[in-house]
Amino acid sequence: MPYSRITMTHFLLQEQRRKGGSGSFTALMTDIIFACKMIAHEVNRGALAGNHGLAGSENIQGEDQKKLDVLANDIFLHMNELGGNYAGMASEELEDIHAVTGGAEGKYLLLFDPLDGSSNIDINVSVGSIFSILRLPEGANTIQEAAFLRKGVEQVAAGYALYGSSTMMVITTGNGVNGFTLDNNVGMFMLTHPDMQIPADTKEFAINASRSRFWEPPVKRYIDECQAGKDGPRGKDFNMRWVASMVAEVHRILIRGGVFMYPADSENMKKGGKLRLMYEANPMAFIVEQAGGLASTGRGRIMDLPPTHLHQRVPVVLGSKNEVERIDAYHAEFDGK
Ligand code: AFP
Repeated sequence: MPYSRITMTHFLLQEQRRKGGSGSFTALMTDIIFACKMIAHEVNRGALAGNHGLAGSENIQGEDQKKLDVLANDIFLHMNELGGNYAGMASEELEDIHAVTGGAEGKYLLLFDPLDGSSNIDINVSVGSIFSILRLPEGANTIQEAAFLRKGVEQVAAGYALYGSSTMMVITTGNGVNGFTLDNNVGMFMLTHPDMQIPADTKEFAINASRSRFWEPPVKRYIDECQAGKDGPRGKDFNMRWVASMVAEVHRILIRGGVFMYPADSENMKKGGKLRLMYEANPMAFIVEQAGGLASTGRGRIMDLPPTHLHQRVPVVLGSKNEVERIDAYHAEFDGK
C-alpha cells in the first residue's frame, strides 16, 4: 500500500490552498504545535523530571498552581511570542493579558488554558491544553483586555491537545474538526481522525454528581431521567463518566458521542459557574459545533455570549445535539418560557 499519512502542517497548507489564502493558519498553528509537543514531553517525563506536585503559588482563580501548570504556561507564552504571529495572549494562569512587544507585529490574539484538568497530573490521568485564536480588531494599536472580549462566533481557529495514552491535537478552523496523533519517533502530528462527527444521540452523560444537592431542577430532572434507565421516561439505560478533565471529556464525546455538563448551581451561581468562557467554553463550543454537536449554557448558545471579562465563568452543556436540545428545553420549561 502506498504511504498516505498527512502531517498537520501539510493538512493546514492544503486547507489554506483550498481557501486561496496565504498560509497564515499554518504559521498561527506552528508555534502552538511546538508548545504542545514540549508540554507533552514534560507531562510524559512526570516524576522523573520532578514535574509533579504543587508550585507553591495560586493563580488568579485562587487555585493552587501545580508545577506543570506554571511550566506549561511558560512554554505556551515563550513559543508563541517567538513566532511573532500574536499581538497578545491571555491565559488561565495570568491575571492580566500579555501584550507581545518587540519583533514582528502580530495580527492575532491567542487565549489558552495551558494545562486543563491539572488535578489529574499527579495521578497519571489525562490532561490537556486548550486554545482559541481571534483576529486583532482593525485599528487596535495598543493591546488591552477589551480587544480579547469578543464572542465565540468570532474565533478564527480553536483546538486542544490531549496528553493521554497517546498525544493528540484536535483543531478546527471553521471547516470541520480534524484529529492528529503525535508520532513520537518522528516528532510530528499525523492526521488520524479526519472529519470528526458527534452522533446526535447518546447513552452517556458526564457530570460531577457529587454536586447534585446544588443542582437546579432542570439539571436534576435530566439526570434523574437518565438514571431511571429502561423503565424511566427515556426508555433506555445510560452510562456515566467523569474524568475531571474537560479535554478528555470533549475528546470522548467527539469519538463516541455523549453529553458533558458543568452547570451553574446554587453553590457556584454567584461566580457564573465553574468553567471559563474565553479559554475553555468558547474553544470547546467551536469544536463541538463544527463536529455537528451543540454547546449551550442551558439557556442559550455559548458562542453568542458577549464576554464581560477575561476570566468570566459560564455554565456549560455540550455534546450530542438531541441531548443538549433536551436539556435546553427543560431549562426553558422551568423558566416558564
Ligand atoms: P483543573 O484544571 O483545576 O483541574 O480544573 C479542571 C476543570 O476546569 C475541567 O477540566 C473539569 O471538567 C472540571 O474543572 C472538573 O471540576 P471538578 O473538580 O469539580 O470535578
